[in-house]
Amino acid sequence: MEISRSLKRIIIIELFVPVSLLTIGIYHGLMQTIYRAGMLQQASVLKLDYYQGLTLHGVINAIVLTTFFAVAFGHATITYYLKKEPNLPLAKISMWLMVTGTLMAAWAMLSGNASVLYTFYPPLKAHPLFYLGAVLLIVGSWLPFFDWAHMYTQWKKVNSEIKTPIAVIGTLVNFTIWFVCTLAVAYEVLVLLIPWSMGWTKTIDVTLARTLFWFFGHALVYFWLLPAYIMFYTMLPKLAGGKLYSDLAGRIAFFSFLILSIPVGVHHQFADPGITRGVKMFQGLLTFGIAIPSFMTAFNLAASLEYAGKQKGSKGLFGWIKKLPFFDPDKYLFAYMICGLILFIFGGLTGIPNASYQLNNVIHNTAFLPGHFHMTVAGPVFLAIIGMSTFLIAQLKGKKIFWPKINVVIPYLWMIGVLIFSTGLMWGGLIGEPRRTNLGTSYLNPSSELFRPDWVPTTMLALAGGVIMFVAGMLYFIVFFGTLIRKRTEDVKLELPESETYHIEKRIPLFDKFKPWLVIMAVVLLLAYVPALWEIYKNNAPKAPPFEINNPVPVTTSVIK
Ligand code: HAS
Repeated sequence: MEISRSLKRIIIIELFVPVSLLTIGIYHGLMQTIYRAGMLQQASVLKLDYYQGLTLHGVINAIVLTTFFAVAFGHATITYYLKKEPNLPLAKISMWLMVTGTLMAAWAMLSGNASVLYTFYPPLKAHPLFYLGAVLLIVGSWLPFFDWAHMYTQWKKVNSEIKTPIAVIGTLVNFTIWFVCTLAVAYEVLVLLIPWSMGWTKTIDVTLARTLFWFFGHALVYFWLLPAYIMFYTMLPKLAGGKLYSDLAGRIAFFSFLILSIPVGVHHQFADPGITRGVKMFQGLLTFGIAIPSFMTAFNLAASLEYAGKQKGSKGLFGWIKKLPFFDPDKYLFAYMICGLILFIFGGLTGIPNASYQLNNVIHNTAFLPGHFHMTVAGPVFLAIIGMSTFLIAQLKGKKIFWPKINVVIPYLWMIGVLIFSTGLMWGGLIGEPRRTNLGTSYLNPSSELFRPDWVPTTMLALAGGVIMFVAGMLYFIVFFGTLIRKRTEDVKLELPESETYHIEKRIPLFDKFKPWLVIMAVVLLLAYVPALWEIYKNNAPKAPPFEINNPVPVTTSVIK
């Protein structure tokens, strides 16, 4: 379909800005592996400190890139499936709020005034502009959601008997989760962090702030994941040459995410005092529940791929795998998605032991955790984002892909890098290697009395994986920017690959409307979080003054920068 110049420009800017910043994010990813392997035994490089780099890496890759992409991709899917463009002035305001917020936070991080990591846990204190930047980014991302929800209700009025396209359900589910979970972090930032960072309040309630953060923080990971799931359900079967096995199971999966994505945040706080076993057990059980829609997705997609292979005449139990278009440069999105899915088998499975209250004690705050989450967020999420960003840029600018044969190899290179990198981290984590630590200045420095020779092979493995990921990342930049700046040769358009469904399933109204699911979502949220917040209020610990990351002595308000 054709789209207006304004919408085209908005989507392109929303892809260009985060991908440009990603160059800084990926550089700091490589630096992490170098510091941690003990190849550098110092606290900073090029005047950027270890924790400053880790903050830039986490914030750019996990917050900025994912939020901008979710909005850009949301504009594309809603426009394509509802055959109507969003409100353009609102979309522009949203884009400028997000860009301004990102620049404010980037200044705070680059100037060394916000080395608080992407979780910005107090008592670590950042400059107020870092927090304000985060608020603008979030508010900017809310605006299109309100508009899309309005467009959907208008569309439904005239199409009440037609099934809502699954991409529209997925986008609205995702942004509903996002809107609800960001309310908690907005409270944390506006009521607790900014007044404290400005010096208006002297101390802060750390447990309350962490709980509000994780109310947001775990839902955040599904906000990252669901755009990839939309691609898997609506595009992957088509790209493979088949059909989606069950559309209904896909809808059930999306609505299950709506109910269960938020009320599981306490599984990040199993080690926190102030919250008792009962609440931790309940949210731990709900965490096992949130794995179910992903298990359903695994079977649904595998069946869809098997059908695709069989259509091409495969033989035997697993012969269909050989028939899939793994290295077809014209279907490069398939390669990005299948590599993401292969990584997610391991990323998902390593999430399950994390969710167990007992096993969590073994891996909490160890390198096992970044091992787990690089196979999720740097797996299906990142690969779907970079594959789709190249795809949208090529279509919206009317360009051919630059280096198509390299483009189709990038996801495999990245996947191999992540598998090696995460193996090193998880192995290290299981023998006690801590996360978020500059090991080069201590445990991986042979002249230190803390030296741990048993962590040499694990950190070297992570370094080897990190280098491969870095090379894949550089090739992606060449393909993305090469495509962007080359001469226009094609028509400008927006055409998303659209899968048919294998079964002709009747429309079941329950799985085609939001109200009942929103009610269940609210009930489960109250059951999970009222007791947690009550306990924090009841078991209140002394509040904390502000700290900076490299100093165990609190910052007094008189010297806050
Ligand atoms: Fe997690 C910590 C539990 C999923 C990200 N997680 C994190 C952190 C991040 C993160 C960033 O319970 C660290 C936060 C921090 O900084 O402290 N996680 C889970 C569970 C799941 C899970 C149970 N996580 C994710 C996803 C993420 C993500 C998705 C990002 C996108 N996670 C935890 C827990 C912690 C945690 C604890 C806290 C630990 C602590 O102590 O701090 C589940 O949702 C996973 C379910 C997934 C599956 C996999 C399904 C497989 C599929 C692939 C099929 C493949 C096919 C291909 C079809 C069951 C869908 C076939 C191939 C052919 C070739 C044909």
